Formats: sequence, C-alpha cells, structure tokens
Amino acid sequence: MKKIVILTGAGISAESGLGTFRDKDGVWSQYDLEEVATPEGFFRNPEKVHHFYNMRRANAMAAQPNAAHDALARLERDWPGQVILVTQNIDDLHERAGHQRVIHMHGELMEAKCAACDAHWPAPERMRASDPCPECGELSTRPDIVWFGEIPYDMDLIEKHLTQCDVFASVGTSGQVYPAAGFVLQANAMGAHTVELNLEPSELSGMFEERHEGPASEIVPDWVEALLSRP
Ligand code: BV8
Repeated sequence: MKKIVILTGAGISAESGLGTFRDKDGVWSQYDLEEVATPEGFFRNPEKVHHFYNMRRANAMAAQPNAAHDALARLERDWPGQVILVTQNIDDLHERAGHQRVIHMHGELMEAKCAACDAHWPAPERMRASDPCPECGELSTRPDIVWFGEIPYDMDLIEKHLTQCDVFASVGTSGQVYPAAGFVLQANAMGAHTVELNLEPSELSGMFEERHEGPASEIVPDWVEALLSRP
C-alpha cells in the first residue's frame, strides 16, 4: 500500500489565527529574524527571545486546529498504508487535532531545553532568562526550537522516509527555508508522486506534479477525501 509523506508549514495554521512568516504582515515583517530566531540573537538578548516565544506560545494555546489539521489526522487514521507527517511548525495543532505521530523538525513551542546540559522538559507558559535549568541549575534555559543556522531535528529519519515514499505532499509552505524546501527534490528523485497544497504558488510550485490552490481548510479535506475514496 502506498506510503505518504506530508510536510506542513505555517500556512496550515494560518486559518487557526497563527500568523505565517512571509505573507503580508507576516511574523518576519514585524520581528527581525536575526534577533529572535538565531542562537546569536538569543545570546545577545535572551529576554527578548523568551518574550517573542512566550507571545507565540500564548497565541498557539489560544488557537484551535482547523479542518486541514483534522483532515490529516483522519488520513493518518484511515489510510491503509503508512502516513508520515513532518512539520516545520512549532505549534501543537496537529497533535490537538488527534494526529498521533508528528515529526517537529523545527522543534516545539511547548518544549524547553537547557543549552548547558541538554535536558528537555515541558515548557512553562512563560519562560524567563532567569529560570534555572531544573536539571543542572544553569541559567541557560531556552525554547526547544531550531533557529536559523541550527541543525533541524530528525533529518536522518526524514531522509529515510523520503527514500521510501510513494506520495510526497507539501501543505502551506512557501518553500524558502532549507533543508525542508529540498524535500520535494528528493521525493522527485525517488520517483514519488508530488502534490502541493497551498494558498498561492510557492517558490517550488514547478517541482510538483499535482497542485491544489486555495485555503488549506478547504483543499486539504478535499484532497484527503479523494485519497480515501480510492486507496
Ligand atoms: C540549517 C523555528 C544546516 C523558528 C524555523 C544563508 C545564510 C544563513 C543560512 C542559510 C542561508 N541560506 C540557506 C540557509 C539555511 C537556512 C535557510 O534556509 N534560510 C532561508 C531563510 C534562506 N536554514 C537553516 O538555517 C536551517 N538549518 O540549514 O542547518 C543543515 C541543513 C541540513 C542538514 C543539516 C544541517 C534551520 C531552519 C529552521 C529555522 N527555524 N522555525 C520559529 O518558528 O520561530 S523556520 C521558519 O520558516 C518557520 O518555522 C517556518 O515554519 C519556516 C518555513 O516557513 P513557512 O512555514 O513556509 O511559512 P511562510 O510564511 O514562509 O509561508 C507560508 C505559506 O503558506 C505561503 O506559501 C502562503 O501562501 C501559504 N498560506 C498562507 N495562508 C494559507 C496558506 N496556505 C494554505 N492555506 C492558507 N490559509
């Protein structure tokens, strides 16, 4: 039975009210990426970075999954083959929609870690630079999020899935951030059928054999329904 690998980006959470990054009035038009999403920015001003992620954590906690998150959870449950979900998003809306296995390649808002001893624990609602690590006591706690210039999580696992997939679908991503933006190239090289579901054409649209354009809450449930009606 066909194995499906899905990559999601900020666009799948847009209709849940969580801002995307590069659309008009996106996050990176309001905040300087270098200051809040790089290790250098964190080193320079940890309080500013904690404030940025405390705000995004509060927004994510107040948001609800939308029909696109629900549809992917349904696909994972009802598809007779393997469904692997890789997300660039750090919110937990896939999980709250009932998705069982989510690979968060850019980390998670709801997780914290220690930059000194690498301990991991559930993030409190508000993190502060003055919070000592619960394990080693160092003042080096940080959000468990992959910043620019840092190595994304689970790359070996993701590469393995990409070599085995029959279908690769990309949902709600502009295809500007690597290595995630390179996944469609690998899927194509492996002969997988590639599908893009996005509000508008992305940087990589030409790489996809099949494209659906529109809001994720509409086109993703339609795509899942079509898949399940002819497994
Ligand atoms: C790495 C966590 C090495 C933070 C993120 C030059 C200099 C320095 C670095 C680089 C360079 N060139 C390339 C790099 C590497 C760099 C990179 O790619 N930079 C880009 C900006 C050029 N990448 C890295 O540094 C990565 N690490 O390369 O390490 C390595 C590589 C491979 C193997 C080993 C080692 C680390 C990148 C991770 C950074 N952290 N997130 C946070 O979230 O705060 S990435 C950040 O961008 C977000 O997490 C986001 O998820 C991600 C991707 O953005 P999108 O999800 O695509 O969001 P965007 O707004 O761009 O697009 C939204 C899309 O949705 C649009 O297309 C829109 O049309 C659509 N949409 C909107 N509404 C809807 C919709 N679609 C459907 N329905 C709707 N309603």
